Amino acid sequence: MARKKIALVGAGQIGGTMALVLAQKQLGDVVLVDVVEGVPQGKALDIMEGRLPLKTSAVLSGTNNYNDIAGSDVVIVTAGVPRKPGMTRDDLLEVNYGIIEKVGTAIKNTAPNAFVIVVTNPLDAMVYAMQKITGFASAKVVGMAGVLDSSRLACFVAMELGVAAEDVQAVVMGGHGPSMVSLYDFVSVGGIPLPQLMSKEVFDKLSKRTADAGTEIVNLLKTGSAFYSPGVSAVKMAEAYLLDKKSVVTCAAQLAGQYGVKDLYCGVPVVIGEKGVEKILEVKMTEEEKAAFAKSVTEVKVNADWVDNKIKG
Ligand code: TXD
Repeated sequence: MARKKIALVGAGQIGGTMALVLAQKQLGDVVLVDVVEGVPQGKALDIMEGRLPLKTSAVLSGTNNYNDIAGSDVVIVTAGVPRKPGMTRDDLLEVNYGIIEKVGTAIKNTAPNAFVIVVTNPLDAMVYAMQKITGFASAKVVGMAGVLDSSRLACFVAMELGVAAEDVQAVVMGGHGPSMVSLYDFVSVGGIPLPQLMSKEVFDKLSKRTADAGTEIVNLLKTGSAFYSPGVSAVKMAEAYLLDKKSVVTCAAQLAGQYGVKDLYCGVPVVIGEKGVEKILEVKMTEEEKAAFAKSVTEVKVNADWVDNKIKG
């Protein structure tokens, strides 16, 4: 069986984290691509030299040439600029759109069969732009945010209850911004619905912390944004595709009428397998959650309209 090829466009903090985790999991050979000379090459060589203790035979390489992503099975895009303290994700729109335009064109020309996972912020607008620029089927172009936001909520619930984070399931929907929606009834703790274990008041505090979790890390790091948890979250999505796992995850997917939304990318629960997004799951929300989701969609639309105008020129 031929080895799978995974291209990581952007060899910064998240790119480097993903390269290490992908090598460890032996999901395929990894190509790191970046505009900065030496960094993708250096990170690839550094991980290559650790393969003995890592017990992996994955092959990693680094390049400054987009042509080297040719024929990739999966392309994960983190290329762009991260936030600094005081910045919102939307402050990155203009500069990161220019980068996605270049990267998207390269993917279209060299890796037409790839499953493309966009991580660059502002996430919902960047994945929307990526789909328009590549023209790929929407099932093959997704954005990573919901896996991370849900994992953050699960972490805070686990810390509050003093239980294992791996036993907590959570769903956070909507746009990847302050308006994201954490669903109380959907959290399960080892199969037990959260409302049986935690009051709505306490949950609302954790939900607020989840919506602000990216900013909390930005303020601590001061020089960039979160990268370990975003890295492992994107790898989870790649793994679901490469191993045809039919994983149920929340991610930014293009809606075709589900939740009353058309064309836009927004965080919803989906099934990911060998065909990419194989199903979008439509879940029942409370009236309050529906209203919050609708508000989040309105915010996502503002940036999507900006992208549309940019594409029209
Ligand atoms: O949940 C989520 N989706 C996110 C998204 C969670 C955390 C961070 N998120 C966003 O990911 C963040 O706001 C940024 O837009 C991206 C990447 O974050 P990272 O922390 O990895 O940023 P770095 O370390 O600055 O890395 C970005 C790299 C850097 O090495 C640049 O030189 C490179 O991108 N870059 C490019 N690579 C290839 N091609 C082009 N054109 C290019 N431009 C910059």
